Amino acid sequence: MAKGIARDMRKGKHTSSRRRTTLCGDLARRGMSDLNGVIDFLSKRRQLVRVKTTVDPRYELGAVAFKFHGGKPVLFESVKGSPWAVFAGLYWNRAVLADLFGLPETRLPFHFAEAVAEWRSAPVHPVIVDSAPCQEVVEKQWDLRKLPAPLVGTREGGPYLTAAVIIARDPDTGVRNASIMRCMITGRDRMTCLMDIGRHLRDYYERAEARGQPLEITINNGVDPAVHIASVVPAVAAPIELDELGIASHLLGEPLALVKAKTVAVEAVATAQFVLEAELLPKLREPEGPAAEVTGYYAQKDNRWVIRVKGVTRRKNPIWHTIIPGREVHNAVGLMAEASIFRSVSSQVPVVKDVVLTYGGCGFYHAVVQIEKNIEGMERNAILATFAAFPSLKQVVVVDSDVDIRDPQDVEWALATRFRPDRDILLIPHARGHELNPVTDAGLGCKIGLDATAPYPRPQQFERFKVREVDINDYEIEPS
Ligand SMILES: Cc1cc2nc3c(=O)[nH]c(=O)nc-3n(C[C@H](O)[C@H](O)[C@H](O)COP(=O)(O)O)c2cc1C
Ligand SMILES: [Mn+2]
Repeated sequence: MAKGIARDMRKGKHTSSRRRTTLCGDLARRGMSDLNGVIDFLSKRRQLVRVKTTVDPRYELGAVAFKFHGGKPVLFESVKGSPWAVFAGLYWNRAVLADLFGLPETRLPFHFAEAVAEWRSAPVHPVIVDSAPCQEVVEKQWDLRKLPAPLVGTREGGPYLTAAVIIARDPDTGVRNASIMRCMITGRDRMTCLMDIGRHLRDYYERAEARGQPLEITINNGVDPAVHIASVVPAVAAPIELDELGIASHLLGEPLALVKAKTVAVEAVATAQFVLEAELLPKLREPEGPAAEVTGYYAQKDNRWVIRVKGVTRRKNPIWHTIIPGREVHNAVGLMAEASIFRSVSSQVPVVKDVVLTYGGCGFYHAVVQIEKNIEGMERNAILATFAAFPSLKQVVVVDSDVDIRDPQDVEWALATRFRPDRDILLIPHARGHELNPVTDAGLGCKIGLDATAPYPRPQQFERFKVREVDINDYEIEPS
């Protein structure tokens, strides 16, 4: 773990009068309880690209967005066929995201983990408000095909909602669930979507379907980062019996506001830009895909779940939010997983200092683990513990504490100078990985651990040269 983490722990800042509850986040106080606040913040910090030229949401918007991939978020102010702006790239740069949360970058995963931990011990539940910005306009006539949802990949099957948070209620217990599922617009009031095995939403749906009933949902587009993060917390951290929307309260620093939908018995996010009130239809599957996936490939077209939209509400001047497949999704997955992997691995292998999931590994296939070696063999234990903590992983590289695990070239240096292929490879054949990875047989594949640590005790030839610490501000330097 980075040195600053323990020091940065900011606990107990907010207390309620009735009961002591801690809320580690302060997004609301800093004006970011909705997307407008986020965009204003980015603009003030000069962290926003504004595209003024009119772009076509069909293939052009995504192509232009990719020119800024990994950099500043982009606001498309003029979108063909739409009176509304489109916002993309909020999650593709960790430094920007860290600034949003007012934290150092290395602290971000731990902040999210802390919010989850607080919520598990003393949850601050959402509150239901009577009127909400997301219902400023109740649309009488609408057509989903007129929304500025972009087509990004040139072979995609239709315009996709990629940033929408789906809220549903457990058909048996009434507990709320929130998750992001890609939805492809297929008609005026119709979409198809993907629900992977193990998703809570799918569990709810299957129980409703078994009774021949639809599952009512709200599809919330244009939400604040607290709601997004709450909705992608993995099921192990946010079990099915708990309302994970409470996690957003802990990141906001105040209870999340929800509002009752007009046509379905489910709540919507009060500050959302758009709410599609809808139901997942039972016993029906229609074509969905191809879709540009997190893996960098197309997800194949297949018959999948069907959504019928019953009503649309929105803000007066809404902004359409979209997540571009790539680093945005890698970060959404990676940031949530890193802290939980770190917690789990470091409890078993205390020499582990830090963990990252790399962009090249799609945010969930490749991990780099840093250890402070104090005995031979711990590096292999670290590899095993890391695989156990996150089953999607295919590759784990272990390095020493003198290697910067966020710099791929430094990791390669460790592989080049400390790793011996005849001795330092650990192969785990026929193990379960991630079914989306096309190189696996439907998720079954081989995992590889690479030990790029120097021997312990460290022989002199493995001592990395150091230079003295200097402060560059002490020097008069003429820019060239
Ligand atoms: C941009 C983005 C798109 C996603 N799309 C899907 C999807 O299409 N299907 C799916 O099953 N999970 C998808 N996920 C992952 C789920 O949202 C995530 O695993 C969530 O925690 C599931 O919640 P649940 O188990 O409470 O339903 C996506 C995540 C992100 C960040
Ligand atoms: Mn859930």
